[in-house]
Amino acid sequence: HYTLFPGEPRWPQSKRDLTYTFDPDNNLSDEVKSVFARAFDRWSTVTPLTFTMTTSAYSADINIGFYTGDHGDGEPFDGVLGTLAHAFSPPNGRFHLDNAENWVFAGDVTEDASNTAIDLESVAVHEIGHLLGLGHSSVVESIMYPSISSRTKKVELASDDVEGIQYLY
Ligand code: TQI
Ligand code: ZN
Ligand code: ZN
Repeated sequence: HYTLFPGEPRWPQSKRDLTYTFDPDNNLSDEVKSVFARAFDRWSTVTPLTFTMTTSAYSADINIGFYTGDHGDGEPFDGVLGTLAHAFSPPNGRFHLDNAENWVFAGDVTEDASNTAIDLESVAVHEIGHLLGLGHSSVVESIMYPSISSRTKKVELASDDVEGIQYLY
């Protein structure tokens, strides 16, 4: 079953059209940006929420960036594998990814020979669940289940994820 954060934080009724932005220092390709757009779409199709990319870091609700090691928020990244990314409960909007990972955003992650490849879209869908207020789920098929293996792609919301997000919104 899904869980929520203590106090059930969620984006307020007055903020159902959310904006997101990418750290300009990362110089992300349109292909990488489109992976995040697809991940946001999975949640917007089952909620009244919309997600729009903006280039204004000041006004964005959600700030996405790739960083290595200590990046100034007291939660340093740890290199290949281990922690992959972190995102916080509403209305924080901080979504950081470990730049040291072997991120796969095109092609087939299940064919990676190194056994360290992590599917970017799978992690993005999971972290956006946290950004919207979902904690971890005990349902193995759920996007919010707290385990993912390398060379795995899991991007479809399970009914448990949908029930959780529709309880909040
Ligand atoms: N990052 C953890 C996560 O997102 C950070 C975390 C631990 C966390 N406990 C939390 C965030 C409680 C919010 C609330 O779960 S991670 C997975 C999964 C990670 C883990 O890098 O370990 C995914 C990132 F679920 F597969 F284990 C993405 Cl999909
Ligand atoms: Zn961080
Ligand atoms: Zn998680």
